[in-house]
Amino acid sequence: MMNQQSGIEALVANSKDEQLKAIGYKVLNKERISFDEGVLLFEKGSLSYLGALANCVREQKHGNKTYFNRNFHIEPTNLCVFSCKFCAYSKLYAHREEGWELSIPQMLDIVKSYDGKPVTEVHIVGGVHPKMDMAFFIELLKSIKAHRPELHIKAFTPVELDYMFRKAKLTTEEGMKLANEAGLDSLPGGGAEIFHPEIRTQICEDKVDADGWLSIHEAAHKLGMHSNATLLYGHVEKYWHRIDHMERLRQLQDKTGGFNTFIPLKFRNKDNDMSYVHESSVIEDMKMYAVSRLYLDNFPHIKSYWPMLGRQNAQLSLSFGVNDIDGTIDDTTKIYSMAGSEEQSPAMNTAQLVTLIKQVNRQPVERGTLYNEIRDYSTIELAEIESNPLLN
Ligand code: V47
Ligand code: SF4
Repeated sequence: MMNQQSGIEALVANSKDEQLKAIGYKVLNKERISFDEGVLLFEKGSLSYLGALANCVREQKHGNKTYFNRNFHIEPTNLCVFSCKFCAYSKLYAHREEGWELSIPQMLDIVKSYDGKPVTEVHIVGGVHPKMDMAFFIELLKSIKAHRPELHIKAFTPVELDYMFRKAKLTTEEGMKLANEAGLDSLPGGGAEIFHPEIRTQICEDKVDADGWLSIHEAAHKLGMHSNATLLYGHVEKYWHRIDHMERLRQLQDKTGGFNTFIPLKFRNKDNDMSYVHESSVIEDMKMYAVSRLYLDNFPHIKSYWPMLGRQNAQLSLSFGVNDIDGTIDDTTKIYSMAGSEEQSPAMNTAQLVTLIKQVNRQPVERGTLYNEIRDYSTIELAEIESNPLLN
């Protein structure tokens, strides 16, 4: 019987397209693929070819391990000074009666509602509120840490940070140091969208640009913090814009090594100013994951975010290069349900996440935000998980 490696070698050797064959050999030899080769993979690679290559790289790096975490979100506000065309979630401050603004005690109450529950991470992002400034968020970080010091705080995109640093007249380095000292542990990947100005000016022209986004992550990495990166795909961008975006991330990662995870985010088209744009097909989604895994050879993890993609497609993505499906969420985020995701109240308990992963013969491993392994669930029976409140 053919083993997996010789199977993929045969697939590459039998490729009818000489360019795809050459790229396939590069991947098998662990050589970096170029910009043009990345574009070509999107344009000419079949789903099965891309999937087989991406899965091969995924299994070399992680075997069957598939990570998830136990987390919840806090969205301080959906009022926002910016007007990204894809956003179904934000309201202008002038219409603040249609939105929400949480006070620090209200956000602390959300944290306290998890007392005694084995969550390890809080993910905090929201709109850019003109009155929620650096001092407000420093106080929020400090009060969460005072209440639950071991809870990892992954918070704020460069869109929020850039605005608060500028208002406080702080340099990026000064602002990041203050936030880190107050309790900010790592940065989530949001706000990246598409870096190239040709697209950025069409979909989110007034918020931080690519250089600003990258320099904030670089400053975090220099302080020893880790971060994630996203790409919003499947709208008006071309394949080369996606590769351009990944190229910029790959270059920064070569420099700092601070990124943990890349998360392609599928554009959802409900109730926003881009509702006329069709959403991508599942085939395009899986190609996006596979090419991300192949292009971003220096990113350890590729995540599919199930509240946005839907749980079945997130499960499918585990065969296309993905090795992480985010976490329990506990119905604490509205960004995707408001933009039309089928997950209208995103929440999964550990038993459900583990089942999803086991159904495709992968090994479920609970992780902390920084990929410290907390528990391997591959040999724990479902009934035991369901009956033990510390596991579920
Ligand atoms: O930057 C907004 C996206 C992002 C839509 O780091 C939309 O672990 C699709 O970055 N269709 C914020 N996407 C969320 C984010 C994130 C999510 C999960 C995990 C992590 C992580 C980061 O949400 C925004 C934007 O790209 N978004 N509207 C929409 N209509
Ligand atoms: Fe504001 Fe973020 Fe929505 Fe853009 S995506 S309008 S920055 S909340």
